[in-house]
Amino acid sequence: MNPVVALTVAGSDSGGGAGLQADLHTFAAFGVHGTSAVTAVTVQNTVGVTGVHEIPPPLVADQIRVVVEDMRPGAVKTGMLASAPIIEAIGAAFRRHGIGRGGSVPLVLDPVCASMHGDPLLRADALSALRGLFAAATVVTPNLDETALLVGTRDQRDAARALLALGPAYALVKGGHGDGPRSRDLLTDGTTELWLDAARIDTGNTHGSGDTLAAAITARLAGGDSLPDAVAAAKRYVTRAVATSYSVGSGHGPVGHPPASDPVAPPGPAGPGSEAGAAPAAVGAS
Ligand code: PXL
Repeated sequence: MNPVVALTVAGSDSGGGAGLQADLHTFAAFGVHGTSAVTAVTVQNTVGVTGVHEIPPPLVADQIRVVVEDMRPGAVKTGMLASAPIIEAIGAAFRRHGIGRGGSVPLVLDPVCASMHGDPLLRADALSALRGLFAAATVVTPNLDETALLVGTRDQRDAARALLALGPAYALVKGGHGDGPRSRDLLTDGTTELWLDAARIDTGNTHGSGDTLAAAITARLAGGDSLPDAVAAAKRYVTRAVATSYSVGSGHGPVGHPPASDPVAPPGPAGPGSEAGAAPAAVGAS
């Protein structure tokens, strides 16, 4: 069987709640084979981040290269990117391998700037490099703290407009870091607007929720969903992830990763990616 494959380009959270660990849990919950290109290792538990070690940019690019050449991910996600040189190496790798707009592999760009404790996960001088990567994205998925940093506003409509001017196909401006009884996210391509609405769940254990949402979008895109369908499925999933969050350690606990109620179908004769999946066998047999 050739499973659907997704790639996350992200940082490691040693506490296991966020970062590439949350992404891989999410891919698995959707039945998608998860691969990873590590950008940075954080020294982290549920209380906070006490250290960051950045991976050399050529090594980040090489991880992307070997995965893409061998395993054909159906979609790619980025999370913590740490520094401008790492972002530039990733951008070049994406162009080389047809990832993002202009290529054939959709790209979900979660513009991670800080942890929920406010610990920085992106160097201050890397903001403009991060903005420069937006033009490659199928969708960017900032929270309101990130829109304040990236485009100078916490108004969801204004933020979406400013984000789209940077070139992604869609902006998903999350409302989770706002207040009020509902968590409302705005998805727009500049022409149509879709508000995704869920009850705000009263818990401090939301570590990894943003990563989980973006990873769920990536998993569904890898399975062949349209972007709006992928986002709607991901919003349903992250709502269940927050509802099944739990306490571990003395700080903020992680969201749960229950099996997805709408997992990605593996490519069969008529399934998504079946042609790509069949190609290596056909080559080997001839
Ligand atoms: O949730 C954003 C995030 C992404 N990546 C890493 C993180 C965090 C939050 O703490 O640690 C590695």
